Amino acid sequence: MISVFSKDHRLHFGQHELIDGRFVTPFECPERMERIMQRIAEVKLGEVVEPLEFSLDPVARVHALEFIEFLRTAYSRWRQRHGDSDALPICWPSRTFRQKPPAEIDGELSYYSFDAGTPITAGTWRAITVSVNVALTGVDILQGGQKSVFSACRPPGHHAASDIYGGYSFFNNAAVAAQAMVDGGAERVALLDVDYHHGNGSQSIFYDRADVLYVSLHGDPQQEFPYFLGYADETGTGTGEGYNRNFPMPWGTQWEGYQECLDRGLTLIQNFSPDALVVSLGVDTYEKDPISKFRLRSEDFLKIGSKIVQKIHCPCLFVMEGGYAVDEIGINVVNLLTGFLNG
Ligand code: Q9C
Ligand code: ZN
Repeated sequence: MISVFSKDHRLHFGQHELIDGRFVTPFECPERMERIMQRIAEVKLGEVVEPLEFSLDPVARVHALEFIEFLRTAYSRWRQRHGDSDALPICWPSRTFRQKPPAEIDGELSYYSFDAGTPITAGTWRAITVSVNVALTGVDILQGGQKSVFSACRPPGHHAASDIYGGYSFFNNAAVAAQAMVDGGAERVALLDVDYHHGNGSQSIFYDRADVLYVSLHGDPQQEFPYFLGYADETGTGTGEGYNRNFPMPWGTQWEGYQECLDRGLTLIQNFSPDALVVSLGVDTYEKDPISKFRLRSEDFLKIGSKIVQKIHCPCLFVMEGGYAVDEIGINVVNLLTGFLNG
């Protein structure tokens, strides 16, 4: 399997995130990607290629122009006000507030974000544009006839909506890739999200559409981040009704419970008969993940990969999302990809 990777992901490295009442070094750190690429080299998974440079047009198919412009300029505007600390919001337009973008950078961070865990740093803009290029290059390679590609995206993307960032996500790499597939002629694209967290951004981007089916397996929003989306009764709207399917599972879920939902999700995708599949590949479902509460073991990721390939036969783009158990992240990601390759 070809992998797409750029070392420019390192340019995004926050100093702090706010979690559990503490300011800590971000779990979403550059070392995650280094470990994944080390493992890919170790097992000789396949060729590793650099991303191509794309314009922002494919990003603008998914994200609002004012949001793109906000992200492009946010850090320098923050720096003028506060010096070279990470840009982090501290207040949000909750119920009873107006949803009107303020003029100053502090208020704008609040308007466009939904958590205090997603710092914007000096290198964030470069890293997020490269990350989306890594995904788009994967689409390009699939269009060239490959059966599967791994896009080593960092930062991740599935929490980012059209004009909202958060959950370590800025641009929604998987959604931009899925849209590029549609724009490239695919009639139906399925997006399977196996990250531990619900992909609220991906869901909302495609919620009213029947050409992109979103299927997500994740921690129950009654217990787990992002708390306010990801319930089973969110099934799409308008012409998109029936094309969004959520499988929330409780804390402590192990392979036995997980695989039942995976089988049901894959059957839905099979019945949709997609021209292409995008997998939002998070391995934060792992038992030792420091911020998550499922109990999958490393060998279970092999089984996820093989279940996907046994049921779905179209070209498949794997887009990296979460996974924070740094010591095992490479093993777990490559296990999933290997399971797919070996059937
Ligand atoms: N106590 C991804 O995996 N913090 N994002 C949760 C819960 C944010 C995860 C705190 C987790 C974001 C791509
Ligand atoms: Zn996650």
